[in-house]
Amino acid sequence: MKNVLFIALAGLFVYGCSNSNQNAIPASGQAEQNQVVITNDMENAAAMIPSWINEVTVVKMENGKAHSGEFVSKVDDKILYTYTYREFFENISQKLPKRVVVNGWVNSPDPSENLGIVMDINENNVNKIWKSYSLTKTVESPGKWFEFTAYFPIDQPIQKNWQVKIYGYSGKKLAYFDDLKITFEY
Ligand SMILES: [Ca+2]
Repeated sequence: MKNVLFIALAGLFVYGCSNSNQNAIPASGQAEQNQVVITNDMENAAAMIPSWINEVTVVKMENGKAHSGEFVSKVDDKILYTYTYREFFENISQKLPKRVVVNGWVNSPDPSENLGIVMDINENNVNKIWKSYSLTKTVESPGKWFEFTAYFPIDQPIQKNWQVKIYGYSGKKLAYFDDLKITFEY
């Protein structure tokens, strides 16, 4: 009787594994297709990369080294918003994203309470969704590069002809951003 039970349990175990594997393969494949990833290392802003604005903020790193190459995006008391990704959803994908993930590197000699990364969604420049992810605690010591990953779930309906903007800001205090990676998840 014990043997029969063991075989029956083993059978269930094998069935359970193969079943979960069958589910896992298409699910992970789909996840990879359901992303649009946009990266910018700030090294080619002078070429006026489509979908990016505020090139004026891109400068050669002044204090120490850039995170990559020579160039970073700088904000201070005169220029409040970094090099900005700006695009209509319909130009990014035919689908509408469920979440936007922004990864990058930040450096500030005097981290502001307002230091952060923003996702701003608008319709004809009328704001619809505005979310901010604070980077104040990310910069653990002044003048060094720190990595961040900000998750922005899109938890209300959006339209294809609405526009998304992604940018960093620092409340008029000096900060540098480099190597942005924006992932639209569908
Ligand atoms: Ca760079």
